[in-house]
Amino acid sequence: MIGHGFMGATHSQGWRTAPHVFDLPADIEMTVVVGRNATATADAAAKWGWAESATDWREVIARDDIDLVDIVTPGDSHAEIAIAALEAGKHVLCEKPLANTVDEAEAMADAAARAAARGIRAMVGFTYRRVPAVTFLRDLIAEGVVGTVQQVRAAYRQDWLVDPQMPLAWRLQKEHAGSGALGDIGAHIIDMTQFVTGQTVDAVSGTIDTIVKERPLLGSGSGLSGVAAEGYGEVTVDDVAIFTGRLSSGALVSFEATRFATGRKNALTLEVSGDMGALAFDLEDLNSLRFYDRTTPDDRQGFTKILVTEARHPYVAAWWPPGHMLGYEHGFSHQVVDFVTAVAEGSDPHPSFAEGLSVQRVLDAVERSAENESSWVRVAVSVP
Ligand code: SOE
Repeated sequence: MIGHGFMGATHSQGWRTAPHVFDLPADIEMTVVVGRNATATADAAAKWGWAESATDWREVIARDDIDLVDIVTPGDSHAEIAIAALEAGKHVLCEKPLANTVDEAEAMADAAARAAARGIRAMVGFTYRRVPAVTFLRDLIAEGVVGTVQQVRAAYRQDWLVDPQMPLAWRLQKEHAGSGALGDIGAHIIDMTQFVTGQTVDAVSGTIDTIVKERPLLGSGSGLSGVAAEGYGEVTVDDVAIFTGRLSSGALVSFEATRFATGRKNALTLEVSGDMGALAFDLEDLNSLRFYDRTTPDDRQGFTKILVTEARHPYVAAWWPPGHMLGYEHGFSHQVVDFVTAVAEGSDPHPSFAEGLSVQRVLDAVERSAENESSWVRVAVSVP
């Protein structure tokens, strides 16, 4: 695993736990974690269960005892590491968003296509697809329970930047993060919308805004738990992105990605409205879905809550007896299960790098629309 920040912790949990809960078709050995700071990386290895730590990712991907590379670094190094690892014949799991730019994402998707011809697999970590309720929502839509999808509402709202003293972490710097709320959390709702509807976002019109333009420099810590130092620096990414998308079917989607929704901590909500019914998901209540069935008599209609905690629901049977809840971290185990299964079976994992590229193109189109007074921008060749 390359990187050991917040996502390093979540991915490690997935690698450590999945083999103890699921019957995997391969053995997992958590061989080595890589980071720039030797002491911090050694601490991460000890805490999360990696056998070794190292500081040079190039040396590590050249090793014969490494089969798979998990990339959890900031977006500015995804392309270089992923392409090198694929060329070295390693399977690659890369954290979202796939890259910081469309050019990088294209190069990564090309490298993944070349590697696939040699039996090497690549997948992007859009982990929320693997929340059982989200996978089940996708299955219900595919089954036709909402009929024809006519409209989607997708929002991902956090509030960790409302405090103007929150320091200038890498997530607020374009050269490291690519974009702000748009790429960090907007990418999740673009992917989720494409995943559950089976359609692509083909055009967008949007606006982005940076509310706090300067922040204290980062002293210690990182990301969401940074501590400020002396001095200020410029925020070079968006804080809020609000955009409309047109799906391949012609249906409209309203998207909202923000780190300024005061009081909203991790509020990813998705509502899919069809001519026969509607389905709604809320990450802050992630063991359930809301289902509205238009075919029931009108004196009995209303959203009902479906608890997605039964053995028949995706991923659930391996965990606890029916009725017992799962949390944020379980998606990272499900991601390991799906990726390792695809690698062992020789099948194509999803979301593929091509799907990651399609999200990247939507992100880029939103920025171009925002630069051009929210004019509609077509998304170049999307790959489902
Ligand atoms: C920060 O906004 C963040 O950690 C995202 O980067 C993750 O993808 C999401 O799971 C939670 O929020």
